[in-house]
Amino acid sequence: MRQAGRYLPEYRKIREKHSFIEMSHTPELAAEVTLLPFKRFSFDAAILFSDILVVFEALGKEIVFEEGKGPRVTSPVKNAADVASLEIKEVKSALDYQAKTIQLLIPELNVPLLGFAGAPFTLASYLIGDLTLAKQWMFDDPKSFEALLDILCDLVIQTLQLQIDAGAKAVQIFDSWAHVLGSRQLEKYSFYYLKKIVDALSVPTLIFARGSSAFAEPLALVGSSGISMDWPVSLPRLRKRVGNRVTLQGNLDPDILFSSPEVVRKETQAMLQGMASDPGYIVNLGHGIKPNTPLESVQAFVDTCHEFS
Ligand code: 1CP
Repeated sequence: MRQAGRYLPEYRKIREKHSFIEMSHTPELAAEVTLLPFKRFSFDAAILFSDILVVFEALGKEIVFEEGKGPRVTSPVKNAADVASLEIKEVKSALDYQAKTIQLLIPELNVPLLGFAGAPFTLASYLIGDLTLAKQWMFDDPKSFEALLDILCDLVIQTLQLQIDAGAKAVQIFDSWAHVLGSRQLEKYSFYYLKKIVDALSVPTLIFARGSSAFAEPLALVGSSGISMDWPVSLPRLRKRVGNRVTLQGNLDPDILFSSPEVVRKETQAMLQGMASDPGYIVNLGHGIKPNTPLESVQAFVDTCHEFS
């Protein structure tokens, strides 16, 4: 996650000349940025350079990027009437640049390319523009909130299918705001939609949800190929909780990468040892790599994984 992002000086250099929106919408630039980490590190998979918010353009919404903050929609959805007027435009043309980027990438990569999208609840939070308002709406008027999630779910499926048709070998779905939901709301507004998305697709699916170790058991029942875990949990202990039905991904604390390469090696080895006999385990951080992460630490992390046997 954020594999191609701001910890790389070469990314920051391209960003000085182009806006984030321009970079993600120009296939040549997006492909170049996706490939940047591979010039330095031997990662085992690539992830498309784009963002979870760009799908709103297929609803006729404009996205702007606020420096230092991130992308946001210029006209948030405010009420049931706004939801009733939402319409998914031709995803194929609205997100054509994603398909083109993937087509440019496939011949350049000797590792699988992952596509991705946000999950409906997380997308709804960004489309409403305020998490407290989103939750208030969810409790006060569940009918129109569900209507919004239904539209977003459809949009996500169409987006991921476009990426798969263009050559993505697997997809990751980000429910970054799922951790703000209570257990009953998680079922209704997160897992229900994740399952719909996973069932609609024919490639392996990975789910990332922030705070996932707190609700790993029901998340594992969604039916995705893998689930990504955050770092408060020991993965071997978690394996006992979820059984064998799902691949585990994760879960090094991204802040460990701010320590010395020796500490990174030690912590990474401990994580790998715990999962040595776990089939299909996907080594990863527990969340995205942070800006200013030292490159020596990333190198130590990748080397430790590849040297481990
Ligand atoms: O990993 C990669 O290189 C692939 C590209 C990728 C992915 C998978 C980017 C590029 N963003 C994402 C996912 C994404 N985007 C998520 C889900 C993962 C998570 O929980 O972290 C979310 C919530 C977003 C939204 C977003 N994009 C934010 C958060 C905004 C907020 O207020 O909550 C921010 C800061 C971004 C910007 C962004 N997206 C990607 C990059 C490289 C950047 C930094 C851009 C820059 O400043 O140059």
